[in-house]
Amino acid sequence: MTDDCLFCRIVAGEIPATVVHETDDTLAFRDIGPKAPVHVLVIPKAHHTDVAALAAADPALAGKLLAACGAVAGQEGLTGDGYRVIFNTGRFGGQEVFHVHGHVVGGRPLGPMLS
Ligand code: D5M
Repeated sequence: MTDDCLFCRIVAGEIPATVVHETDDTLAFRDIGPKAPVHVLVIPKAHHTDVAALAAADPALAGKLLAACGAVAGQEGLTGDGYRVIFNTGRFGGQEVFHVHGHVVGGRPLGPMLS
């Protein structure tokens, strides 16, 4: 838990979120500003800054995070038509919250990846 981290505070229940999936190690909740019909953020409960830091520090947890992304996609009905999992990393990657999170996005054709 990092006191000044928004997503740690969601894990701690200090900030409300619409939780759609939870395991012992991960939490998934709807993005506050959805960019598609389904837009869920999937995070490890433990604080790691970004996906590279997580993979280096705890590869098993990184695997659990990816499994949770897949579970959310299935639960949200995205596996038939497909979907996207995005880990924005660092400033040029557009990362705004520095607690690693996968964006599970789908429910419509998503178009070109880069913009
Ligand atoms: O994405 C950070 C994402 O976090 C962005 O899509 C908005 C979302 N966000 C910010 N605050 C909240 C709360 N309180 N609930 C749910 N979603 C939130 P990034 O990849 O860092 O740019």
